[in-house]
Amino acid sequence: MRLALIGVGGAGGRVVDAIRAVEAPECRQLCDGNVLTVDISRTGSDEHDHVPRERQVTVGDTRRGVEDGAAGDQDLAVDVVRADAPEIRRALDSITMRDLNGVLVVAGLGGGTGGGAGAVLVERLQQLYDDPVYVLGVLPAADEGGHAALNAARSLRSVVPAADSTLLFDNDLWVGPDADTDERYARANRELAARTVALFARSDPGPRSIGANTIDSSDIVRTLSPGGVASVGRATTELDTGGGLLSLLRSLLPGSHGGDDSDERTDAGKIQRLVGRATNSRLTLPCEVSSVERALVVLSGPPDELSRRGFESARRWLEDETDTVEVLAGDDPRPGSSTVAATVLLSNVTAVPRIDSMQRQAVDHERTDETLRAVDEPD
Ligand SMILES: Nc1nc2c(ncn2[C@@H]2O[C@H](COP(=O)(O)OP(=O)(O)OP(=O)(O)O)[C@@H](O)[C@H]2O)c(=O)[nH]1
Ligand SMILES: [Mg+2]
Repeated sequence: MRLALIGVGGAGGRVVDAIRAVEAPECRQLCDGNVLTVDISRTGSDEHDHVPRERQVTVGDTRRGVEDGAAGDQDLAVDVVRADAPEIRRALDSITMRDLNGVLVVAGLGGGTGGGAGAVLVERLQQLYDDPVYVLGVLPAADEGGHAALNAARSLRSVVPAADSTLLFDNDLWVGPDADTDERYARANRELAARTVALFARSDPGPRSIGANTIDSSDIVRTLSPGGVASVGRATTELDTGGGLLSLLRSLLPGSHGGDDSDERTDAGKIQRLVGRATNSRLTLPCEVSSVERALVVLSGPPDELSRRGFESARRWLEDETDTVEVLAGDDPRPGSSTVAATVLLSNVTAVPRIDSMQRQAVDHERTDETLRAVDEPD
């Protein structure tokens, strides 16, 4: 699947940069160079190594009071992007939508720019394009406080109905309570980038990967079509094929499947266990799997290791687990890879305890704010 990648705000830009860093060496094109980052008065430390300079758009740079971005003020961020709409429109013109299947807007929803300007941009993109506009949103960690929670809760209220689907990544789980270093964000961003690329990006199909089971963009669009909020799980297993180079050569040889290799082929049970681990492991957004509306499983690995029976049993297992018949499964052949990975997309999840607790934190914060204002401004 080919998606234009648009990062909004600090987190949005850094996650987009991390996605670009993963897709290039793996030769897995997600955006085909159709990338943009949009931020309000970025600081010099926010250089993105994998996004061409001319694709990094800064708005509001002639405006006073936004030297540090919107500093958590979503209304201000919305004002700034509306005022600089022509500049953003010019940047969007550099994207060749003709060759793409949709757009992925990436943003930290707890921020002023990501949460506020991101939502405006999603609405604008929906007016401009017929293709789906997806959001990859980062939720703030609980210890970032009530203001970030309130921002994220507000942002979700506008982003979720506007986007074709909103994939969420919960910093509370992935960054940890005492995350104060860039490295901890960088680690989370690498994980998020790996999952995003595994889910959406494909290498160009080679002659051996042409099969009825190969995941294509319509499978992903169909899975995400109910809208709402989505979560992604992933698990990998190293191949125990004895001798890296040998197995690499074997997997690259045409017609190497069957015969002597049958012992080494990942059997149906192994694939099912792998999909089970992906579903029950740390999801990007923890949720009750039984509340899922549709699901998709992508199995990545050397074609010979992906047993056909494995797909079917994994798909049936996930159907039981999610209590839905809407489970698609397919492969993503990676000749020469020494691992098999299962990536599970859970679409339109409704039982998400983290969103409930974030909304409570947001309401508490709003109440405290109102009380403080009432104390400051007695009648
Ligand atoms: N995973 C991840 N989360 C981040 C990163 N940077 C910030 N965040 C999260 O994203 C939220 C928003 O932070 P930023 O992206 O810096 O904010 P912004 O969108 O630029 O908005 P303002 O600076 O307030 O205008 C924070 O509350 C964090 O939860 C990052 O690199 N990775
Ligand atoms: Mg910022």
